[in-house]
Amino acid sequence: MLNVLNSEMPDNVALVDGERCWTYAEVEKRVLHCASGLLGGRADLEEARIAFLMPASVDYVTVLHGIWRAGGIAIPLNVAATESEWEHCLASAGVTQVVAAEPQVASIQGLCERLSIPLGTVGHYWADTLSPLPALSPERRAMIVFTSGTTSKPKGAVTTHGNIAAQIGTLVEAWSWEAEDTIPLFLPLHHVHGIINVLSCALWAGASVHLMPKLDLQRLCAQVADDTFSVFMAVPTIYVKLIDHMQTLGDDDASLICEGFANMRLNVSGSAACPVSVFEEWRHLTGQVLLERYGMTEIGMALSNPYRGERRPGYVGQPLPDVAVQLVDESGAVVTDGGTPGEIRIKSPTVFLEYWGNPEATTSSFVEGWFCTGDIGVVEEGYYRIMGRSSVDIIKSGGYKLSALEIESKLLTHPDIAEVAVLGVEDRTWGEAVAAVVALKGDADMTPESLKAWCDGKLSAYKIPKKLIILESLPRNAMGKVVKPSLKTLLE
Ligand code: MLC
Ligand code: AMP
Repeated sequence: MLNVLNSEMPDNVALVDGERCWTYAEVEKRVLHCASGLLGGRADLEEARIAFLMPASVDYVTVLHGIWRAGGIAIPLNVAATESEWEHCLASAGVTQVVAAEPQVASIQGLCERLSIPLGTVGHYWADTLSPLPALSPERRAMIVFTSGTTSKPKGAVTTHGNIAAQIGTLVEAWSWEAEDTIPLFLPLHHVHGIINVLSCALWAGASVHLMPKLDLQRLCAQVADDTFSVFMAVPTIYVKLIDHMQTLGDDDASLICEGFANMRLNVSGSAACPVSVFEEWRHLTGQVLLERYGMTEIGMALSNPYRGERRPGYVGQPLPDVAVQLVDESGAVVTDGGTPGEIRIKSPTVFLEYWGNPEATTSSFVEGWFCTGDIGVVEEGYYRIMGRSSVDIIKSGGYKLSALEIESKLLTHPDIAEVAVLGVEDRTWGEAVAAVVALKGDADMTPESLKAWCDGKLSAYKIPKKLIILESLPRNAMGKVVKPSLKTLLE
């Protein structure tokens, strides 16, 4: 059975949630009560899908681990999503129970009633008497994380207990996690960066996690200046925001924060390409040489610059322990020489099991047991460099992977939009910003503000186009497909 919670350091602080510290022994006790409550007299949840809607908190950790220990499949929901986005997750995964934090109950209650899914808070799933917990083999399904891709709707990537243990184990080893570590967690907890790299690695190692329901630069920087943390993990956008934030401060305040970062043992960047300029600015400001790594929901982390050794700007390093990597060129041949680009393919115990309820998508994403990432890479002097993606329909904005097709299909329901193409354009803060090129019906009018107002509540805020261009009609090729690359030039 997977037990991600370290059991050797019962008195260490596992979680800091607001003013309250929770030791490993206290968290373990909560998890056991929650697992027993979820079981409700049953011996095993038998992979029932249980979704939960909670910001970073001791309750989030309690429910995640409670579901795991009781033999269910945990489905963390995005606290900032819209009702229709939650509906897709609940319906497509066949969710049988939803657990929500008290403040989130009202926002999802109507949906749960409509779908006839029981909804409760942690208190509802709390047993006073502990039950025996099922023995779980590593092959058992443990979690579904919804991820956008080249299809319109996000797909549920299923990882097993064994996958999760492998994803954690490889990072704990590669980055030398220790029980003495302390890390802030401000990343969203419906993606692997926050769930695996930060929360689970720390809890596995016996380290302390400071839970923050959202990124609050001022509060975070005050704690950094106080030398609270030894490890820091973020997406490139957050490093850009920190650099900008420090420029608004006086020299004394900024240098205390920079010293706080300088005193840490590790600063990691990932989930999107870290521009060389950001790497260099961070080194200049803090003296920290960012460790950039590459991963994906379906595979956990695959490539990483070394913890000890040269960290090369613009590169994502080498395969992590137990991860096999192939580059495959357009003809389908495995690239054997350095310098030739190819699609990155991965074989590893960290690679997910399947897309939930979508065997076609699962089958087509593997070739001879290798998972096809859709990312194009090249090896130069022993270091991998990510060159881009094979699909223009995937956008990475602030570390979130967005499907252009999903945003297009929503925008096409706008009464004034006749044609639409959504694409990512280079942006200093977001890496890529979502842009929409539209052709309007009749003499309709539209501004970025009016489009944003219409999208509110229909799309998560970070999917809403930040740029808008209106054309008479969209350029199409002989097949009738919009020629997106030619639109990019209009937006730059
Ligand atoms: C917020 N906004 C974004 C955005 N995040 N816009 C585009 N892209 C994003 N990612 C917009 C909001 O809609 C809002 O717009 C405004 O910014 C302020 O919102 P906010 O919530 O206050 O922003 P902030 O807290 O600063 O959020 C930025 C962020 C967040 C970088 C902290 O986006 C984030 O946590 N990103 C990380 C995502 C992540 O963890 N990805 C990992 C996936 S796993 P307006 O107009 O309403 O003001 C993976 C595998 C791997 O990729 O390798 O790790
Ligand atoms: P997600 O599906 O949200 O897990 O996002 C995974 C994708 O993020 C990968 O397929 C890459 O395209 C991208 N990604 C993650 N890390 C990096 C990185 N260091 N450099 C470039 N792209 C990255």
